[in-house]
Amino acid sequence: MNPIRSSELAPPTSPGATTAPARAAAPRTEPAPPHPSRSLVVVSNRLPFTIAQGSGDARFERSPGGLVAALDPALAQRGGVWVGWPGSTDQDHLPAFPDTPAVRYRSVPLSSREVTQYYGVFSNRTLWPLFHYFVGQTHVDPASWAVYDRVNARFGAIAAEESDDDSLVWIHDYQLLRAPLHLRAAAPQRRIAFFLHIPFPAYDVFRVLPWARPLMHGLLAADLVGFHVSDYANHFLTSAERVLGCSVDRARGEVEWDGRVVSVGAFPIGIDVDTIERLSVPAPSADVDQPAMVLGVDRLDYTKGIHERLLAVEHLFERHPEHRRRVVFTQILVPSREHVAEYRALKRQIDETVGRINGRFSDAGWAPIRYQARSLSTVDLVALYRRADVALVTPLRDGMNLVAKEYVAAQLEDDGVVILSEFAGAAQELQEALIVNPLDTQAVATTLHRALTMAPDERHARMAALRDRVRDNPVQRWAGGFLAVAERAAERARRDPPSPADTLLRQLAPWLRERSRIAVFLDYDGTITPIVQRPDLAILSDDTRDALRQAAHAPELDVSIISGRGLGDIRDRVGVAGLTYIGNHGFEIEGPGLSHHPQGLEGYQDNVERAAEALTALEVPGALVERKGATVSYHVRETPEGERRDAERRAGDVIRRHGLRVTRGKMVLEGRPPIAWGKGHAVLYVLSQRYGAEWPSRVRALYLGDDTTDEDAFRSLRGIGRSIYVGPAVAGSHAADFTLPDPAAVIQLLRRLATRAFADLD
Ligand code: GDG
Repeated sequence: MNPIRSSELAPPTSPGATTAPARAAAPRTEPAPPHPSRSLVVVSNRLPFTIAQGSGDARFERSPGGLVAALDPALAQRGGVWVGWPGSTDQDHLPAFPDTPAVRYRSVPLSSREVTQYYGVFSNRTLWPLFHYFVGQTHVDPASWAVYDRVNARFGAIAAEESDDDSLVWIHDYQLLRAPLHLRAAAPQRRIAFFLHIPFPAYDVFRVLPWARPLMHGLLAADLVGFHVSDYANHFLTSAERVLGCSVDRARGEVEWDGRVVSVGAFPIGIDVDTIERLSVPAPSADVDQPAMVLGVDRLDYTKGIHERLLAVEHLFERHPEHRRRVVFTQILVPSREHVAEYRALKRQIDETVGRINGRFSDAGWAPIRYQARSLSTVDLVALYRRADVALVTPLRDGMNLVAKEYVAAQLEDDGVVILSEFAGAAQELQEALIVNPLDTQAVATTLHRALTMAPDERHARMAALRDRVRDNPVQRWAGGFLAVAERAAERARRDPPSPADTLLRQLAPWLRERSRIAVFLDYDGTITPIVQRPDLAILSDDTRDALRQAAHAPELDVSIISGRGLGDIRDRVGVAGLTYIGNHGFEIEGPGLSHHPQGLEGYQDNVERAAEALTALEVPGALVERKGATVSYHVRETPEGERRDAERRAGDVIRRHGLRVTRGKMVLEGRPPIAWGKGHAVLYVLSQRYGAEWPSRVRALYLGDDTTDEDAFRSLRGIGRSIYVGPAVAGSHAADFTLPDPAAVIQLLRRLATRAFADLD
């Protein structure tokens, strides 16, 4: 800590300013870092340096910025690893990383196609615009989503390699929303925290994304999900409730999901106050004849409201000619994402508007707008902060906005005025700034006039209060505070974890209670028995049979077992009376009061038989032909991995050649009669036969399955029933409403349903 002594401070020189004494900064006390022994693994899209191509070999240059300033000491103190992309797709020619004894850097390799799709498209043309409320500018492109998820999986896998269950993994920002889930899948006991640097939008905007559900799955795999301000945290909680149906405790900031408690909170990021104050010590240039300076500093981005800001400046000179020649607006535009078309178009628009306004008002030796499209050294940037009389910070949306805070920190004499957009996260803290709606360019012009003519007393009072706030929350304290809460959240997540079945039951309870009966459809393999090497080894456990008997006797429950196996096989394996059995993917149905075989099946008996013989004749090692009456299955689970693809292709050809339809399950191909009938049809048939066409008003229907063939039923029940995918959340299912991890959780849920455990849940 390096408090500034007043003797080091130069007098203020802003035009018209009365001299306020520079306040010596009181030393700030940092909270003791929690668990300094626990190693830290930071995961971010980019490693904290850029590759500089000088005259000689390439070398790394440290990126400037508050985040690096905060994470470097935390990493150095605890020891750890920073995982990220180094900024080059040429993995073989990277300079040596600037590792130290305590901190290592680990590169995530990306191909140039991946950089384009994951970063250029999905991160910056889908998530970035949508999360900043530019809904119309949001690209929806399934190919880029697939690459985004694949790249996130790579980040997750490398983070898993670099950490252990004693480390804390801190994942950053919108490029990595799926990484927590991939990490959790690889390492279920990891302590994982996530921080989002941009806004989290309102539910109604977030849901626009076709991938809203898998993105929520991604984030909820963390123990702590942090945002800049409470509005974003609340938006996230609402999305957890509305997109996934999670139960949410808003007062505590907790979400139950997948058998874990996820903590959610607001952690407004700060800046590297010490560095800004240190660089602010030199006095700004003291020419009293200089025009007053209004300053804007931004990355070139349509969210930053630069064009609207220029219009506000134009209104100022239009409506207040007295400022002409006396005021200059300086805009620094740091080039950014130049490969994205929207950014190039914005640059053209800004160039034109600056040219037009300067053309309109310039006078001998004076132009109203000075505009530099380049980045500055931090020293030069702070010199500008020192020199500027007004900071004009008017983003249309901004997660936080650090420029506003840096400008405040640089005003060692408590002078200067900040005009700040109400749509920047920073506005929630910097309440003494002049707050504006950046779209109301006339009002921004009026506020600019007010700032330029503000009485010194008001300027000092406002800036002193702002500076106290900014000094109070330096980025190092922010990082320490976040990590401390992350530690507690990871402990919380492990303490009395609710079982996945209980979490799900709580979510379903209000819906279940609205009807007196529940129809439960259970797939067999992988849903009520674990997946095994060969289909004949999938034996039902005594405990599961007992649970099924209990369910069969529960008066409100109506349980069906549904399978791709033949009807006789499935009935023998389960052997519980009073249930409905649906075999051959829905082609055969038998149960109390029900017996159904769809028309036209008999005509295909011969095809199925002959296909089965031809499949056997393929003589693929390890492959197994299962004759199931109306259908035939071809299992390749025991076929050597290298031969599986070829075996599947050949088997598919054989099945098609015999006039049958090919469907795929987990390491199994099915040959079925080409009749439009599947598990989904069978479920709807059972429900409407038993409860009438208006069954949704009489009974609640739940479907649990794990296979691709179950997706058909998930889709059929969408909106009229509820579906549950059984398996690791990372494998996911787009069509199912919920997830349970394994057959044990399914049986637990079944027992809860049989005992009406949902009847009195909140
Ligand atoms: C994201 C969120 C959130 C700018 N020009 C130069 C330069 N900068 C530095 C500033 C400041 C940083 O870049 C910009 O930070 P912002 O907060 O304004 O914006 P984003 O880059 O969009 O950052 C944002 C932030 O993450 C942190 O969570 O606040 O809302 O969008 O530090 O000083 N630095 C140097 N030369 C320049 O020309 N050296």
